[in-house]
Amino acid sequence: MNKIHKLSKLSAAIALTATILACQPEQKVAQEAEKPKAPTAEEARAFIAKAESMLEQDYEYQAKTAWVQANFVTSDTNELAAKAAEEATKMGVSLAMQAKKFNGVEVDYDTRRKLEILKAGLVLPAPEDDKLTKELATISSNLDATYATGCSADKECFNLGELNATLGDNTASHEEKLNAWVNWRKVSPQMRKDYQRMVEIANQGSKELGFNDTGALWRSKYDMPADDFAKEMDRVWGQVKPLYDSLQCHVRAKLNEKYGDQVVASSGPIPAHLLGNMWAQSWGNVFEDVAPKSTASSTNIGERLKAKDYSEKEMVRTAENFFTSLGFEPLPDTFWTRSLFIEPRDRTVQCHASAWDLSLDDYRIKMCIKVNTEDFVVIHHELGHNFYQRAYNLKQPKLYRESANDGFHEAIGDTVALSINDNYLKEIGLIDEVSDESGDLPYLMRMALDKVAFLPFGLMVDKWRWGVFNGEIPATQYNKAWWDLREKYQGVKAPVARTENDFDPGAKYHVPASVPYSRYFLAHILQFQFHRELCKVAGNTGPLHRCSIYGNKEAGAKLKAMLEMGSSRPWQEALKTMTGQEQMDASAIIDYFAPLKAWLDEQNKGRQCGW
Ligand code: X8Z
Ligand code: ZN
Repeated sequence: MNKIHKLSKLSAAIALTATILACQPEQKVAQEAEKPKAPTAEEARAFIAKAESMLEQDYEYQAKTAWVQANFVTSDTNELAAKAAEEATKMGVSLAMQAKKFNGVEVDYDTRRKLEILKAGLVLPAPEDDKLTKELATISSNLDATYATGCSADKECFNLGELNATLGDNTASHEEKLNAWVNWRKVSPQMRKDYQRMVEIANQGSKELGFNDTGALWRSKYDMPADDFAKEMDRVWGQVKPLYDSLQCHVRAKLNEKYGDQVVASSGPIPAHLLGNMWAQSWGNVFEDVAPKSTASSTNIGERLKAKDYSEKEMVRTAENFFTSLGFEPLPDTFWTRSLFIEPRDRTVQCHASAWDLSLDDYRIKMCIKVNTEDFVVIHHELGHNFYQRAYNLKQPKLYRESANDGFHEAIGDTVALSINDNYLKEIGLIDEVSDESGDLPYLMRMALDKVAFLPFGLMVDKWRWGVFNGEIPATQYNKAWWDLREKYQGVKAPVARTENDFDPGAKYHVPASVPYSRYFLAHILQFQFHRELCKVAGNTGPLHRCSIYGNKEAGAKLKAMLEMGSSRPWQEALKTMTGQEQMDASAIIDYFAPLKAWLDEQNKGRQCGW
């Protein structure tokens, strides 16, 4: 249900609920749908039509309230956003309950699909109880604001961008990094009680809708039984784990060389503050420490952007230009006048990057852009959301204005960004020479530090939340369970002792914001499948990492056809339209990194891998 992408918690509520409480006609729907006697297929169709029109009407109000809150985080906007979210949740729950009444009624394909979408549309459903709905909305809004504001309970405030920059600076000492790492985790302990309460209320709401718990609700959105989805994630993880293990082993050895045994042991998990990122989720910033020594150096895009004096806005223009080169229409003028590209100095904004769809042809991003490689890629990621939104908005009815599954939404911009290699950079004049084959390994290493390093993180965040929601992880073990999963999947450990007075999951945006995270794991697999296919369409015959689809209209048309489907068909079908395959398939990412894997295994000879 994401209209406002990244906002998913709200967006789901918004997309579903958009109007209901704000106007009278919706009550009519309720009455119609609540007819006591066996409902008919015709009533189901009428209910869907009415629901779609109501959702459409209220959407803009919900979206704009959320936009204002994210762009001006104050107690006032927070209160207003909570109120709007409360209304949205009420409407979403009401629609889901009404949809449930048509269980077992034989209806046409679209009506059935839309009923199912309505039933599972919310991310955090409240019970049908006004007080609890309000409490849930208030908690959610406060958790969001606490993260955005970045202040501890005793009012010590931090700038996440600056702290993260210290972690990414490979000239900073490990003590400085540790300090930045610990400081950011002073913000989240105050979230713990609220988080626990939020879980209780959302679980009660999920049960009323017929799900065992909120995690089961989240897993139910993938056109397959919820349990099968969890197994599917594990299956794919099994495919890529050997690649990850090789990377972890090599990076650990290199960090051990740099910092010494006292700081990074040559066995066991890696301390989480030394991987170049606040959450050790992508490791691109340790490239210089771990890169293959090669005669050719690989392009540092951030440095090239700085050398060419790119502004933040020009970075966005460049990304837009990639999409238009594929045949997409340029973004509307309002995108340029209403988006936020630069962190304001005089107010608090939610800096976590996001892409928004506010009303007809009003698309925006909100991002505190820095002129560096990472943000150049993130801009493509965000525009991928916007172009997806526009593609399905123009073709699909309200309830299908979503991606095939949420992993697809996260994968589109990243797919395009996989074409950002020397061939492309030369074409747009950012570099003068394409490096020869000796530049391949360093390039693949850069990519692996982002894409492969991310995989176990993308998997464990929701393993933690699923456990929290189903009670396997009690509140007394929130933090321990988090670090157990970090260690098990990532081979990463906390650099200093942690206790249950900490709440380290809350230091990651998507946890207080309740944005499901499995989507990013899916996206990191799917984007390589998409890239492989689009490169084939573009006539590429060389290695996948040298392929750029820039300017290729055939590839663009193939991509667009899938985006236009929205969520009208099961994701497996959308995937088939695009790639000919119905299953997620890690062979694309494995093939892509095959030369690097061979090199890593060579390096790792004689090292004891694993942790
Ligand atoms: O949250 C995001 C995007 C917005 S949907 C910037 N990402 C995840 C993260 O930052 O943790 C993109 C990759 C993973
Ligand atoms: Zn995204």
